[in-house]
Amino acid sequence: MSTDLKVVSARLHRVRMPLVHAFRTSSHRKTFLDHIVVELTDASGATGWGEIASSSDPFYAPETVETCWHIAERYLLPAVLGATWEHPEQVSARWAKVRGNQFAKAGVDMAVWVLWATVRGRSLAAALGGTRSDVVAGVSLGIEPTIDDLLAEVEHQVAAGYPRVKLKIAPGWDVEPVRAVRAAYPELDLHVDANGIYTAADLAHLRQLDEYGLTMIEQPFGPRDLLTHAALQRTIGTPVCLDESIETVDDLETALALEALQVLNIKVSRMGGLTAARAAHDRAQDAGLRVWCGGMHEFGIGRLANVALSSLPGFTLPSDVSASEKYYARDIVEPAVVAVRGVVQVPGATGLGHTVDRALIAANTVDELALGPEQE
Ligand code: OSB
Ligand code: MG
Repeated sequence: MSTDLKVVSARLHRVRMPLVHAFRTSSHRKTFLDHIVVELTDASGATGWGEIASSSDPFYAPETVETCWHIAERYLLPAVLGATWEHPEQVSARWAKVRGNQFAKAGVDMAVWVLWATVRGRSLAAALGGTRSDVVAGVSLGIEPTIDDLLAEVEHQVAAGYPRVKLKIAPGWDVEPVRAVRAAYPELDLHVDANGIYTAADLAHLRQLDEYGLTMIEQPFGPRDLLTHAALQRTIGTPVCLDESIETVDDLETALALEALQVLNIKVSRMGGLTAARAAHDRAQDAGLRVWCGGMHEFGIGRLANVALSSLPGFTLPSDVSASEKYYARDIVEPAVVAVRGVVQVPGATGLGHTVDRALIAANTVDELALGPEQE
């Protein structure tokens, strides 16, 4: 009997979910998200779920929901449908000639991994080689209208038990909020994320952040500006963390060669999937970097993939895998992802480990596409 898998039909659901708290970064503000839920079905009727967690606008990464839909429909799903395979890595290899488009690839790759884990009767974490049964979560806080609003938000999250807080910064909202939060919480594990808004002209300004005992400064400069990240790292004690700059393991090699980082934020979406995210983890671990798992305000499916990835041994810093309730009144997985004193359990059950709420997905779907033999 063959152990091969074959996806026989695929469905894309564009799902719209309101955020419980508006989120603002140096590049955009959002009150709801449209993510694309990917549903793959194999010949035995098993389902693999994935999530394309692209922002709507090309301000974090070049992709949008529309480009992801196009790439998935036109290039990725055709590479998956009807092919036989034994391991998820063989599936992503089939679209290797598609350049970039990491978010689109990540959502389809995730669905393939979840299908594989489900059919093999393993948890996603175990399938990936995870070793932890729980992971530590931090929170990422957006730019607030006032410092008092920010302090109230920090207080709320610290009271909820999160042991690490990341603050979004931008010109005009950097040293002052950091000073205020540090004064109120002298011992808090605190870091900042600029989403690439600064330039080399801001080097002296950013060095002022060195006195606040931050765990890291995440992506101060543009994604391609590795040289300025290296220049900052040479002149401050605070570790520099890269996010947007690292879309492939090759990018990581270059950044390592330039000594442009001491910490790596690994996002499943930005790396183009779980296979690539795991490869980045392995390389970062070899290089002695500290690693954590970043997030894109994922719905439950992408969130559980982040939790599974965070169970790998190299993820030693708190990850942006906060509980569902921080983002959504009701999540598309059942039960929702919960954090108890900032700790999230890694599901041990098969596949994603939580049930996907098809009714909630259907109720929030604004566009849908089915692909498979019956549509051809
Ligand atoms: O830079 O990490 C980022 C959200 C959207 C786009 C980029 C980023 C973020 C976050 C939120 O920081 C992380 C999360 O809580 O999912
Ligand atoms: Mg970031």
